[in-house]
Amino acid sequence: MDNHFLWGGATASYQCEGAWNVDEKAESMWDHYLHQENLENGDVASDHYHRYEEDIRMMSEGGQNTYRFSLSWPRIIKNKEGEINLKGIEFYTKILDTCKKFNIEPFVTLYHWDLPQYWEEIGGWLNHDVCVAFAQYAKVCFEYFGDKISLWTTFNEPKWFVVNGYKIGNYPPGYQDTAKTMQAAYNVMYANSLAIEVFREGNYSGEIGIVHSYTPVNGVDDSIETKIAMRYADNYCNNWILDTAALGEFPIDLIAYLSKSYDISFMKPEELRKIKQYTVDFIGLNYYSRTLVKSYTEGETQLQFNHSGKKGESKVLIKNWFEQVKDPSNETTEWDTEIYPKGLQDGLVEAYKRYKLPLYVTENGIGVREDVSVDQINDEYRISFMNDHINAIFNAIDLGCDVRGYYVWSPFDLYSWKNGVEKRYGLVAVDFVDNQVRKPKASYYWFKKMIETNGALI
Ligand code: BGP
Repeated sequence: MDNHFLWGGATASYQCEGAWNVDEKAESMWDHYLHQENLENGDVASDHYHRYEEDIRMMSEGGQNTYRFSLSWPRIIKNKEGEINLKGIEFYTKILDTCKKFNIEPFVTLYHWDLPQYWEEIGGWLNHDVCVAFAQYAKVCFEYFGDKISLWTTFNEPKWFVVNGYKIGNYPPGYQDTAKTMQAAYNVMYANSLAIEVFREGNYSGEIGIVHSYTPVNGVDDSIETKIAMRYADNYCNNWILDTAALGEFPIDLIAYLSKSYDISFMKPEELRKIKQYTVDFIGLNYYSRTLVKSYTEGETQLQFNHSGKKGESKVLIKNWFEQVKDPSNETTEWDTEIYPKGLQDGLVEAYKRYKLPLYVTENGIGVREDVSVDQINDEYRISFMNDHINAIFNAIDLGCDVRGYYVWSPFDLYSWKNGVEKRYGLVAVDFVDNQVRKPKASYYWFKKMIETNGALI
């Protein structure tokens, strides 16, 4: 492990900042949706807006040398006319200066799902104009923060927010519509290329990538039918983002298939040329688990998501494509996430072979219910989870992969989308009842030791 390896944690603006209507921040799509549905929200969350200094200091004291966080578009841009909120600029400048003070390398995401509501009101990701607006917002960020940031990413997990927002309907804007899903997916990937164009043409220093919710695909057997199902699953889960961002092309077989049933004339040749031209410098992979599939036999499409934390509620079946199955020999979390570290090793090897770009593991962690009232939270399950996944990264590096960093999700407890604050991922506990007080868990100290010993602890 070389000395430049980045060890740290990742957060997202909506999930940690709170201060949802403070200092002229505009409303985000998530503010609006959760208020309207009367669901647990991130109005206060971890109150990182006021406690960022303490959080970043704790990262540094915990041996971490990097922090991945996102900028909130509605905190920075006040309206669709593009008016800049200087108080938002000031807030992120303070975060970046604090990172510098504590020798923490910032790794910055431009979009982690909190679309300004003023854009959602005029169609959000279905409105093609949002692509240019995203690139203009990106330019504002490059201009104001460019000298303080050398690792940028455009989007966090296009697959996740597009599929959940437009096909499953459990995230805002809550559609269940395949045609809209394709349109939003295309606009996001086009916006990605426009932001990269601005970055390249502006000669900003540093590198720019994208972050993907990576679920490497395995099959239940070696049959031809399973192999076909695996290809469908890989296109659905991974390729439409990674091939497009890294190679500049949507998977041909996926487009050919969809074009038989849907109008895809929104994919304009001149825009596809731009997508081909402006590809990423590196890839961030968020790894929580893999996708194990068998071939499709029967039934309508079912995409059920577990937000209750009661095992057995999730289901993924796509008609004519594939069905996701569970491997009973592996443990799952209460939210049905299979614990499968080997998938990270295999996935890194596969991604490096296919894209030949530097890789970062930009999220990895375990979400559980925890009693944080005790003096010392002994989260040995988290230590074991991180140990096994970091070991998988070491194995991938030994096999020749260029992996440059590891970010645990999350450095401190956050609000979890639609699951609320009871699903905890943090190395540091946040007391959501008592004033957002911080308390390091055993995993915080373990991570520190692991970094200090350069992985010898694994
Ligand atoms: C990723 C997101 C994060 C985070 C994490 C855990 O998909 O990028 O924002 O939330 O998953 O997911 P959850 O909070 O749903 O358990």
